[in-house]
Amino acid sequence: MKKNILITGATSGIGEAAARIFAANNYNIIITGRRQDRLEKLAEELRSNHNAEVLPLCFDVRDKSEVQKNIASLQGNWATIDVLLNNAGLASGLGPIQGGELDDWEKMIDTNIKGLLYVTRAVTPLMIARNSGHIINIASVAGKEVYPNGNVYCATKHAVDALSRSMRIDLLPHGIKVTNIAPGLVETEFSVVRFHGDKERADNVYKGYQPLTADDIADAIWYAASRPAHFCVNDMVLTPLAQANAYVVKKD
Ligand code: NDP
Ligand code: 8X3
Repeated sequence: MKKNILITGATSGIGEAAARIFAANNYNIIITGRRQDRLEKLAEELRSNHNAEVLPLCFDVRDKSEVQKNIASLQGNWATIDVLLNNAGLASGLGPIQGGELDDWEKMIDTNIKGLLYVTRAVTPLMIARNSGHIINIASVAGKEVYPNGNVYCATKHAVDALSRSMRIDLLPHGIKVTNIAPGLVETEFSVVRFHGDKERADNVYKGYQPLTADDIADAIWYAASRPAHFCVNDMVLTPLAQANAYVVKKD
C-alpha cells in the first residue's frame, strides 16, 4: 500500500521539491498552499510524471478554521497521513528591531509558529489513532542562532526548533517520529518574499558562492523519511560549503 504525505507550502521552493521526490518514491501526495494555479499545475505534473495520486488543498495556514476544515475533509485513504511536512513559512523584512514593521512581524509569527501549530494540531490525532506517523518540521539555522536584523524571523524559527523537541517528547508514547530540519542559505523564492518582491535585492543574497538548492533539502527530507521504523532522525543542520553558521558566509 502506498504511503501518504501532506506537505504545507508545496507551491514553491523546498515544499515543491519535496513533493517531486516523494512522488518519485511512490508516495501519494497532499499538496497545500494559497496559490491554486500552482497547486493544479504541480498536481498535473506529479500525476503524469510519477503516476502519483495527488490531492491539492488550497488554504492559508494562518486561518485556523480553514486548516481544521481542510484536514477534516480528508476521506478514505487520504485520512491516513504517514508523513506531515510542516514547511510553509516565510521571512518578511530584514531590519533592526526598533524599525520593525508590525505587519511583517505578525505575518511571520502567524505563519511560521501559529500556522505550523494549527496544522500539527489537526493532523496529530489521525496519527495517534494509528500509533504511527512522522512529522518533519522545516526550521532554519535562524532557529539555532540569531543574526543581525533577523530578530523576529529568528524568534519564529527558534520556536519551531523548540516545538520539534517538545513534539518528540509528547508524541513518543504514540510511536510518532519528529524530525527538525535546519537549512542555511537555499535559493528559492524565500528572499523575494522577504524583500517584498525586490528581485534584484533577493538575487544578491545568493551571489558570490554556491547556495543550496530546494532539491538538496528535499533529498535530506527524503533521507529522514525513508529510515527504517526504529530509526528517528532528530535534527539536521544543512548549509552550503560557503556558510559556517547563521551569519558567517564566505563570498567571492
Ligand atoms: P518559498 O517562498 O519558495 O516557499 C514558501 C512556501 O510556503 C510557498 O509554497 C508558500 O505558498 C508557502 N506559504 C507561505 N505562507 C503561507 C501561508 N500563509 N499559508 C500557506 N502556505 C504558505 O520559500 P522556501 O521554500 O525557501 O521556504 C520553505 C520553508 O523553508 C520556510 O519555512 C522557510 O522559512 C524555510 N527555510 C528556508 C530557507 C531558505 O534559505 N530558502 C532556509 C531555512 C529555512 P503560497 O504562497 O502559495 O501560500
Ligand atoms: C532562512 C535562512 O539565513 O536567510 O531561514 O535566515 S536565513
